[in-house]
Amino acid sequence: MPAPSTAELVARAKALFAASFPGETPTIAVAAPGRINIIGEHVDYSGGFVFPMAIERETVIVGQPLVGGASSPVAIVATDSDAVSADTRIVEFSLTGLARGQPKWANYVKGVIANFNFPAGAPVSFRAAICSSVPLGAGLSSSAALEVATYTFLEALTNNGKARDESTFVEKAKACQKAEHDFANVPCGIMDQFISALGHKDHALLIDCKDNTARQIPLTNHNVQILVTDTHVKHSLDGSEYATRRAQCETALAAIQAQFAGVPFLGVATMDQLNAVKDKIDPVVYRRAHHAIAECKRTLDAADAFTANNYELAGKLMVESHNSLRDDYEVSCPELDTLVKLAMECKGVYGARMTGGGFGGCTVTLLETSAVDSVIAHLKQGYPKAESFSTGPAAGARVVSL
Ligand code: GAF
Repeated sequence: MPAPSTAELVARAKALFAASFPGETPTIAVAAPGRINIIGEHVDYSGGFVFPMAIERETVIVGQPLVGGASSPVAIVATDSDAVSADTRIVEFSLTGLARGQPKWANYVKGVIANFNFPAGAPVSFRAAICSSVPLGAGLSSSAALEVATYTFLEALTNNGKARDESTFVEKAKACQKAEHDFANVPCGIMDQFISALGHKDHALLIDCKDNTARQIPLTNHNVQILVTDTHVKHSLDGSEYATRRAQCETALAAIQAQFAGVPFLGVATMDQLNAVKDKIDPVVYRRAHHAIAECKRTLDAADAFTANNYELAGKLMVESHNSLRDDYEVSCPELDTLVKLAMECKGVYGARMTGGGFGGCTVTLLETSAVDSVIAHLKQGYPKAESFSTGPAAGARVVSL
């Protein structure tokens, strides 16, 4: 099924708004995309390099300021998500003293409000309706899309309908990341919020997470595509496993720092430095750090390979990344491994790997456009639950037409 266009999502959100708030009309519409990561996995929280792109699946919010009424400012927010039980699809909450609670989906909205730097005179009460084409729980950052869309909505609400200047994107990504930490209890890095805020159409983004600088890398060769394939599995250990991986990277970094001055992040450490402390750390911690250090180099090499249209090399690096995530970082799962193996059996495929946090979710396959249909069929034959779509690099968060 092709994804709905932004205009179609806005129309759906307007219909939801009209049904939820009879007689009212939205004055603001914003959109923010989900993402895939092409390469550079589990290194953002280690100050490493990541190479994500925004996808043609996004979250739209339409709304209006709410004037008068309650003495303390409030938000009334509606969603039409099937994943939310019908009786919790509209929530009202105070904009002051925000705390995590039920329903869970509203925590992403609350978390962003709590971390939004309201200009003097604000906060302002509002009504909003949310619709999304980002699959939930598929590792495509539906949560970052909701956070960044919420932030962009608040920008427009408090800035005469306009988003803030793009130069403020790091502040935006950090506020949304903090929302995820504090209100969803996920100790994520900054990649997902960063790309949702700063994605550009036809570009992937090389982000240097040690200082949050980024370079847009054009991906405009229409003979080559990225296919996203959902395993439709999500293993339940991911929350605690994610935090464990972070802690293991910090342990490795501490060992390196004890021996070498001037290594602020694991992502800037060298393999020689890691090998010099190998005897002082647990073998599992060593393997985690080995992945992180090798992955940063692969990511820089892959960004160069894409720039040079060298898809053979880019694909080879993607497969190496997957193998390292499977064997050293241990965040893959049999279903992801199966999809990667099946993809690599096909003619016209350059490379494939898991994308995002792992333990389920999606793979990404770099392939020739002419091979898309046959590869989708092969994946489906070998793994019947597979559901695929191809996507070009999409635009990041923005105010859109109503
Ligand atoms: C999740 C996190 F949210 C990101 O910050 C990143 O660490 C990713 O997993 C793994 O690369 O999407």
